[in-house]
Amino acid sequence: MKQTVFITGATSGIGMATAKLLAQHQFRLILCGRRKNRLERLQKLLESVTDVTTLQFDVRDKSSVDESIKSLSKEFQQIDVLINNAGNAHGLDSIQEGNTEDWDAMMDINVKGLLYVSKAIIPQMIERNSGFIVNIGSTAGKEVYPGGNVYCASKYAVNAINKGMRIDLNQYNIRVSAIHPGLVETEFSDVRFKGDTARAKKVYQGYKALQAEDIADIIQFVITRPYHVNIEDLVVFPTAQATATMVNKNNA
Ligand code: NDP
Ligand code: 8X3
Repeated sequence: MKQTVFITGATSGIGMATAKLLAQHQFRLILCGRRKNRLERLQKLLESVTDVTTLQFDVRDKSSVDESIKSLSKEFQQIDVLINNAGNAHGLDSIQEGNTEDWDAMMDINVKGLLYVSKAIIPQMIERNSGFIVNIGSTAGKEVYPGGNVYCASKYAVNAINKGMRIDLNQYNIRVSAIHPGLVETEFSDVRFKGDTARAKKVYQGYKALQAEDIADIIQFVITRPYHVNIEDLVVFPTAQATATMVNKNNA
């Protein structure tokens, strides 16, 4: 039987590339995000290849998360794989100059949103004694960099939640795994720099950054291992990157 995968943040970047790749591999898809037009476009593109449904909600809104998941039609109710991908950085300010709205957004989306979605889906996995949760963390959850402060804190939290989930869900035979990418060329920096596209572009100039498809490929590999195999923590940099702040731009 085809497995059903629930992807948050499917309207862009890593989530969208993952949806496209998993469709080719015959997974059934539940695609989530706030931008309805993008969800509709993606559904239209993929529904000739596999079964697709969409849910439009903001991960920060607990009741909307719950109601959306409850509203799934019968054929999409069993969720075999949850990919907690929705998230972003907001700003790159020093702690002393940080904007509290940015801090709220990062903690509410990257941490609390991930928890709300997981809480709504974990009970059915426990009931079936089976399931897979893939949390998209970041190398920012492994190493703090200048101006990264609260974004890094949110991804350190994802790292801790990932470990906590694995411990608590171990007795229920549920796989829990985290993938931590370094620099990936998506809409991430457009969001971080609030539409300053020139500044966003610069982040990925002078070297070959990871592409969303590279992470999709890894996600597909991770979720297609035999059930007794759990890749629990995977860190991936572009070759040009050695640390959060060391990127070789002399080889391009
Ligand atoms: P994008 O900005 O391209 O995609 C972010 C996705 O998250 C969008 O689909 C967006 O959808 C969704 N999202 C954001 N806020 C919310 C919200 N409040 N409610 C629901 N969905 C939301 O970035 P990436 O693809 O790069 O990011 C995906 C994940 O990967 C994030 O968790 C990010 O932290 C992580 N990551 C990214 C790296 C990078 O360098 N790009 C590196 C390491 C990790 P919509 O706006 O439609 O709601
Ligand atoms: C995104 C990677 O280095 O911009 O999580 O924080 S970084």
